Amino acid sequence: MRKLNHNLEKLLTKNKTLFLAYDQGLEHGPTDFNDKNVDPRSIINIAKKGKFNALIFHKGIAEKYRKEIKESKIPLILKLNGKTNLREGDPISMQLATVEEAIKLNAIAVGYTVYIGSKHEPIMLREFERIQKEAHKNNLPVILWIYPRGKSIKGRNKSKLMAYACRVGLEIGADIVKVKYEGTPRDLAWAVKSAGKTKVVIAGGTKKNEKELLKQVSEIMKSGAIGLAIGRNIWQNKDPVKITNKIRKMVWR
Ligand code: FBP
Repeated sequence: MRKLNHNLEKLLTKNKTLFLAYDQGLEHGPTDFNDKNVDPRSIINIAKKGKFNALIFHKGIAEKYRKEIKESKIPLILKLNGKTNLREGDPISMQLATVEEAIKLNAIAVGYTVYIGSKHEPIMLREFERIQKEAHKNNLPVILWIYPRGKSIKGRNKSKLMAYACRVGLEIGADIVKVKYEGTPRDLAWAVKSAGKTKVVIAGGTKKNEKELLKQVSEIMKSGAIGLAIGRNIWQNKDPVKITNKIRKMVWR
């Protein structure tokens, strides 16, 4: 446990954090990218210049750009499951890489997505259970992307689902949960409280204008969340390092 906590601390700076997410190529296809950010090297560069606490990649990029990641000295979080957005119906995201591979790739933590509410939820919860156990055995922290999705959650209160997602993260042993911000700052503060000792980071979502983004960051940081795991709002910005610096100031104010 001590070693696990030590590794968890390596992901944080003064108990706060900023992760740069770049798993969208699998989740959405290259449609999120332009000529520049389609190249994983440009993302590694942003992570380095923006002093991100960690980079999030799937196995393929982690393997092919291993040298560049190593040179950047930015810690790697390996995303272990994923899916395309091409299939219809309730989502399921299955394991595509192992904890053993994460260790070989020098990852500092692993990530896994569970879609609560999906009819396939039990399969993902079961798979998460195995991965969490194996990761902790190897002192690797586990970050849980936890998104309510599927037919059964249609019409349900999104901020209540956000709090439910945070609580599920605590119950199933995630070290950090990554959720989408829904509702008011008060709703988010309740969600963070519901996560107990499991830390909370917030996803960035689709690109917003700067004013809206910074307002959200300010609310996120007041809620007790430890930071953001953000992608498109950074690397789709025309000046990714400048926007990162503005966000950094709010995270570590
Ligand atoms: P963004 O900051 O770009 O939203 O990234 C956060 C993230 O969780 C990614 O890690 C992931 O690829 C994506 O959002 C999934 O979003 P969705 O399931 O809504 O398509």
